[in-house]
Amino acid sequence: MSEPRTFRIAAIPADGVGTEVVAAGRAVLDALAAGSDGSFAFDWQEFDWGCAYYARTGKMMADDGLEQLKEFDAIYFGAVGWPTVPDDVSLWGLRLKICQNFDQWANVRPVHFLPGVLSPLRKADDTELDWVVVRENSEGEYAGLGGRNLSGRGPGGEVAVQSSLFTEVGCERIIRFAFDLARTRTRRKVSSVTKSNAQQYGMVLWDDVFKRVAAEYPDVETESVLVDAMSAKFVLKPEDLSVVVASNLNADILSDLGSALAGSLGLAASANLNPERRFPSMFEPVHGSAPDIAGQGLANPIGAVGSAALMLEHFGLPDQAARLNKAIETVTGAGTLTRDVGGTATTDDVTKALIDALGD
Ligand code: GGG
Repeated sequence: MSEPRTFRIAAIPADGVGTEVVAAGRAVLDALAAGSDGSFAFDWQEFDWGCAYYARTGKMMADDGLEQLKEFDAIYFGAVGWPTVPDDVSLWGLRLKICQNFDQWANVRPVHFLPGVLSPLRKADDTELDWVVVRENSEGEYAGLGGRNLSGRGPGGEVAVQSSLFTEVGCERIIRFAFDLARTRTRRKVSSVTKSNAQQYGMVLWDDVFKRVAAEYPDVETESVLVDAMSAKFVLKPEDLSVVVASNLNADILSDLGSALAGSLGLAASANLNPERRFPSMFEPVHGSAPDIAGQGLANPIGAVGSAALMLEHFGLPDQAARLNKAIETVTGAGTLTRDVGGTATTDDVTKALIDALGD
């Protein structure tokens, strides 16, 4: 028998429910590998970075953390943020630090209905929801440009500036990524989202690049929609969307809206990709650390397990990814649901049900 293909994965559960859902995802992935007749295996290393690490060291991750992570095939992340650490410090010290240093410029966030999950949009049986939100993940509003105390006037007179960065290269690569993705889908459509009537520099550049790239994909339907109008469209015409591409902040907001419309933020999976594969990509549920329910066994592990399926696709194991996604559908369809989606199952109940469903 040939040697199993072993994927080295860095697990960073980080904060709050992140620890619970990463443990769940690891258990499901290990069960999948155990049933693979030895054709692949996972070699995990867990890192204790996050807000508790910050309390001990004054840092969100080790000084040489990026060097350590470079050695892995992928990063499996939980959630960042805890009330003891300012949110901007925890986010920039860990999640954004990894995304930006590893040039994970494409954040892919699928949104779709799951059997057995009630959605505010499921008014009619024929309402469909099957989108991928493609988020520019390296610049835009999250470029980290700006400053405080610019007036020099001190408290009461303070002035802060927060700038957005839009580069032609950055816009083009994410827009092209969205078009290439659309070509793999039944509905070949890309909706580009900006607020270019009010943000007249960077977002007009984005719109210009979108028009130029769109001309190279005549087989793909396109539209350019302002973000306020797109928020309404998400609710009113969900069946008219397929791939939605937007800047860092706009797509962050829209993908939360999308997953809530699909039933819960707890269901939403995501991949932070470095498409050139020069650095490891990072897979994580869209949700945050949810301090209000952390440690109570209430977290929904589906978003983390769906993210594991995206990781398997990235590893070139589409059949295994499909097995995970089918297990998710079996479990939600059977009504094994956590509280956020109207059920009473615990994180462990759903995890065990997912492992059982892998055998189906
Ligand atoms: N698992 C995702 C997570 O931890 N999100 C926390 C957060 O605040 N993220 C902001 C962002 O997605 O940029």
